[in-house]
Order: sequence, then C-alpha cells, then structure tokens
Amino acid sequence: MQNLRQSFRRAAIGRSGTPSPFKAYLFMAKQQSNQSRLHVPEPPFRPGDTPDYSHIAVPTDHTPPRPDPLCDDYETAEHALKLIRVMRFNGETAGDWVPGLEPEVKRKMLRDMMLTRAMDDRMFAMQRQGKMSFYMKSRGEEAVSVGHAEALRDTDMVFPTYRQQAILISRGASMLEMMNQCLSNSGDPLQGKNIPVLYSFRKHGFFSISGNLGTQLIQAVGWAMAEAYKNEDGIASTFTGEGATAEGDFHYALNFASTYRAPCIINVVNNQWAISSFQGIAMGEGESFAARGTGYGLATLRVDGNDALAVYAATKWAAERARQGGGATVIEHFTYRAEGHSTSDDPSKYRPKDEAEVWPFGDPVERLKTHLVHIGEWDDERHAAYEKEAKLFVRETYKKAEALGTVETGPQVDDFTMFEQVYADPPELLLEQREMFRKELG
Ligand SMILES: Cc1ncc(C[n+]2csc(CCOP(=O)(O)OP(=O)(O)O)c2C)c(N)n1
Repeated sequence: MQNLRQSFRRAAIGRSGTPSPFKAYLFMAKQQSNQSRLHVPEPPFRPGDTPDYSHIAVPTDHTPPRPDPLCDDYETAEHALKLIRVMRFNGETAGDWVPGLEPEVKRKMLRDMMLTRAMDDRMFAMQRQGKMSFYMKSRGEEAVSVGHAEALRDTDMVFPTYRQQAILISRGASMLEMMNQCLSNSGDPLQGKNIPVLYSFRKHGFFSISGNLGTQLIQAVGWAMAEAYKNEDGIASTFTGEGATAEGDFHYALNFASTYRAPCIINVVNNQWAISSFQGIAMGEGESFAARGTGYGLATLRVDGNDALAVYAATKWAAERARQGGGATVIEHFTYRAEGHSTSDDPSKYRPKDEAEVWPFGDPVERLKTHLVHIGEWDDERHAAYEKEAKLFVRETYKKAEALGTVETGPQVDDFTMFEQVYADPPELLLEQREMFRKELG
C-alpha cells in the first residue's frame, strides 16, 4: 500500500506541485483496471510511513509578478496556480511582492506570532489539567493571521474561523478577556454562550465565530455588500479551512461576491488537514483551492502561508482592489497544521508524527526571525528575551483569569444570562421560557 501510494503521488503531480486529478485518475485506472474505477483520495502518508514532501515544488524564482490591483480577474488566473513568496529561507527577500515595511512593523508581527504561540501552549496545558473543556491551537499558521491583520485597517470586519486567534492578538484585544471566554468564567464577555475559542469581539471588528463551518463566508459577503450599498469604504475579510470549502456556503459566497463585486477577501487556509481527512477529500487533488475563484470570475492569489511578509503583501493587494471597487479576491494560504485539530483530536492516529518537521515551507516564526536577523533588526538574545517575556505575560494573565473561575471550580455566570445578549428584542417564546425557568428555580 505504501508503494502504491508513493507511486500514485509521483504520477499525479500537477503544474502547481499539487496532485492533478486527471493524472491521478489515469494512474488509478491503469493500476486497478479490474477493480472499481471510483477514486477515493488517500493521503500520501499514514502513521508509520516516512513523510517526504519532495513532490511539492518550492518556487525559488519569486514569481508571479504583482499586477495592478485593479487588473481584470483573468490576469490573476495564473496566480492561483503559483505561490507568492517574499522571504527566502536564508532571510533575504526577493521579487515584486516585497512590501516596504518598517522594521518595527515586522518586529511587531514576530512578537504577535510568538505571543499567540505562548498563549496557545499555556491554554492547551490548562485544558489537559481540566481547567476548561476544549481548546484549539494555531501552531504553524500564525503568519496567516498576523500578516493578514497587519495589512487590513482595524475597522475592516473579519469573519474568522476558530484558528485566527492571532488576529485578535494583532489588533490588541485583551488576553484576559480571551482567557475568560475559554474558561467560561464569571468574567466571560459572552457569558458562557459559546464554546472555548469561539470568540466574539465587536470592538475589534471580529465577528462571532460559529461552530457550524462555513456560515461566516456568506455573512461576510452580505456585510461587504451592505458596506458598498452605504458607500462606506470598509471591507470584509473571511476565512475558511480548505476542508470547509466542500460546503455549499463557500460556493454561495463566491457566487454573490462575484455578482455584486462585494468588497471582501475570501481566505482559504489550506493547512493540509481537516480533522482526520486530508485536503484531497475536499478536492485538493485539483490544481489549487485558489483556482476555485477563477470559475466565479474572481481575482485569485495563492500565497506561501508560512511567509508573513508574503501574506501581508497579498492581503494589501486584495484590500486595495476591494476598496477601489475591483471586488473580491480569493486567497489560498498554503500552510501546514503543525498540531492536532483541537484538544479532542489525536493526529498520531492518521498521519506520521514528524510530518510538521519535514514540511518544506518551514516554521512561520523561524522564517520571520531569520529575516529580521538577516537585516540586522533582531538577534538571538532579543528573541530569547521576548520568548520569556511572552510566557511570563501569559502566565500572569492566566492567573488573573483563573481567579475569576474555571469550569472545574466555578464560579460561572448566572444561569439567567442565557436569556440575555442574543436578541435586541427577545421573542415572546423566549420570555415565556425565562418565566418558566424562574418559577422552577423558585
Ligand atoms: C457544518 C459542519 N460540518 C462539520 C463540522 C465538524 N468539524 C468541525 S472542524 C472540522 C474540520 C474543518 O477542517 P478545515 O475546514 O480544513 O479547517 P481546519 O480545522 O483545518 O482549520 C469539522 C469536520 C462542523 N463543525 N460543522
């Protein structure tokens, strides 16, 4: 099976370094001429296999060129099949997309990624100690959120998934409030109405995260359409994992975004895995996820998601296009989910343990650090010092949150708060239920 998978992989390399379904079909047809021709995508590696990503081409020529942000959508069709990169692995930058950023902005991006990672590590450990019911880390994908947030205005509205906590960090949200939400304690701004990590921060333009995958995509397009209708210049930016692009909502969103030229950015974070199903199950054996936008007449970019500067540059381009009336852009962020899907997941059951280490695009924190060191704006001592500072800040903030209660110890919010904060005008039925509840409790 291992050999069959590896030869399948070699036979099925598409133009963009991702497998091509047509070649895959021919390969399977040849191998299994006497069997069913139904093709069920299989990941290249399973537990026990030695992962080898040499089939993924790492572009070194630092193309494609940066077109005018108001170009025709078809001029970006090729961009959906390539990979925008800015930083080389040795820290140099190259190509048309190098953003002219001040070193302090780059240092902020690095610090935001490190702080997010420190918070994720602490919260994961606290979940394991029973202090909260659930947690989701974003390790390996921090550059997607941080690079993106830095390129937007703070007033632009984000419709995220559960893996963009670094956007809140970048926008200066209170870590204490974030932790209170995860602990569902007496300081939880959502009063226990959402599961941990499904934040909602109106003051930071961060729309309530829904546990139902895909809903945020159409909401974002609707918000953007309303913004354009009112002649405001805000844009919406929404995120989905590559797995959830298989949902109808993704396609409705692209359809409406294209028809009404909605000022928005539709980000697909291709981290290779949904929970235990790999990206091929969401049609990832096609040329690219970004290319879905081509069929809908949208601009499309595909970017190295572990390169914070490339994410920044691609977002700036798409934001400029949206703000100037050019409509929506689909951006695929090509990255890797370095840890489990959530605290409820055990990835060693379905993929090799060391896959993250051999991921050919490296680690996003290390990549930006290498660049800053290369240009003389950072060094190992400062890195170690900030790592320590971030851990200390997270630990101190967690202590403050814990003092307001945990799932394990309480106190939790008053039960009656479940009837509040959802409706501006609560429907009659809800008011009746509240009365019944009050009587029952005496
Ligand atoms: C409509 C819906 N279907 C299924 C689920 C269960 N579920 C939660 S997360 C997840 C995987 C999503 O993978 P992907 O979209 O690739 O995002 P990632 O977690 O990798 O960031 C699934 C299947 C859900 N929450 N909602």
